[in-house]
Amino acid sequence: MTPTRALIATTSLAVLCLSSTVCAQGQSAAPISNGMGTQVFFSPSGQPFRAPAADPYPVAAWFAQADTDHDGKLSSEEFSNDAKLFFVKLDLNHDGYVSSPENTNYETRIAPEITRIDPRIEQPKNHVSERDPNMGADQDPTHGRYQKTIQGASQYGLINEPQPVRAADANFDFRISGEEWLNATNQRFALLDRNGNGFVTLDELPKTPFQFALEDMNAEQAKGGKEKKKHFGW
Ligand SMILES: [Ca+2]
Ligand SMILES: [Ca+2]
Ligand SMILES: [Ca+2]
Repeated sequence: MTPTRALIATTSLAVLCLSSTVCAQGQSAAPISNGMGTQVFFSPSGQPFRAPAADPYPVAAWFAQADTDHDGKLSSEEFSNDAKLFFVKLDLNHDGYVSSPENTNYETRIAPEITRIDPRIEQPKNHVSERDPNMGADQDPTHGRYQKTIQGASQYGLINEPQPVRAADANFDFRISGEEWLNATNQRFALLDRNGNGFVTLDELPKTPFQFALEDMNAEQAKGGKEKKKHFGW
């Protein structure tokens, strides 16, 4: 284990055990098979998809789920319908809001990977989250919401958004309304529809940091662990 990896592994434990609830539920109530080889993907809404190493990377499983008319393209309607279905899963008491306890349920039971730093993913050398100096404050369409450190859902996602559920809480009242969810969903669609034609296709999607890590691991194995190149989707 390299010093960097050891450090990340230690950090991972620290993050995991920040709260005893997370520790208890992460290890007993919600065991996940996130060992070497299990592939993880988080949809833009934060829904996790997991697959064995031999299967296709599960971005394809999410895409197939959302592409309800099976034409190989996600329309903004299909994209937002998929996000709405996930909102219904998050809203356990069906009151139209994702509350703090429901968000905790998301972090501990639905997507426990979100509280961990995956040691398989190499972090960028510059951990500091800072605004692009070439971009004016009013030009950043994300208003600083997307950080450059790869953590939480960003490790497995198409957008650098570490906690996609909490990030949708635009008015910071600790609950996410349907309207806030729809607004966040529309912003996510706009980010992913890079050619602006109103559809998102599978080949238009960026690779996730986890996908790059898998490729690096495979290349390393092929080369006998020689040199490694890093690339990130943002
Ligand atoms: Ca479609
Ligand atoms: Ca609720
Ligand atoms: Ca809110």
